[in-house]
Amino acid sequence: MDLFSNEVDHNHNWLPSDGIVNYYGTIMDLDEANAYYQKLMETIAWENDVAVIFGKRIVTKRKVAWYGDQPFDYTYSNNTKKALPWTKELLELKKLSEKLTGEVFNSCLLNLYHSGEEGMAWHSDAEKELKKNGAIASMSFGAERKFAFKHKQTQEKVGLVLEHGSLLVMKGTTQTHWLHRLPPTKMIKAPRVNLTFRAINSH
Ligand SMILES: O=C(O)CCC(=O)C(=O)O
Ligand SMILES: [Mn+2]
Repeated sequence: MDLFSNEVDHNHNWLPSDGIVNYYGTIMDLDEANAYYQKLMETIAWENDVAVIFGKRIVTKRKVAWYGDQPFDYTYSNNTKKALPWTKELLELKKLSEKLTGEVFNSCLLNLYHSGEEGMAWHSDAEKELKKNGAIASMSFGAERKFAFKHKQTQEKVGLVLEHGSLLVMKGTTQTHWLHRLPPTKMIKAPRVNLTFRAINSH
């Protein structure tokens, strides 16, 4: 028997073509997931995200944080952040994601959604700082939320639910051919924390 017997086949590719998305289901027991959720809420340097869209400065309700091996600069939506040094829990989770996926990560973007009313619009993670076709490992804690992919050419959609204490991996050409989003919903009142471990090019 599998330790957590969550009956998820992590080798299954959720995308029909042009990329690879593997979902590992829950990768820790409930007590451990609860403890990480609490610690991340308390110890991460959460800040409101500032984006410049069509020349307008927009402050999002969602909070973000950026951590890494080195003080990497990361620019997205015309906003640059400098990576903070790993916390104990982030380093543990980075190592766990590397062990399970066989990939290597050097940074992590964190998002805190206070309720279902906060989400993230369609985008792909293909910023110039990111390793081309590098894997991205996404860990979720707190409220269960839907996550969706949309093919850039065919508009084909794929959806799945990201559980508390779960791991999802996007790799291969996923970011080139697919957008993803976290749809907002009025049905969910509880917060959710998401960690995306990434590989930034270090020069
Ligand atoms: O919250 C999520 O599950 C996804 C976050 C995301 O797509 C990102 O940080 O680029
Ligand atoms: Mn993303």
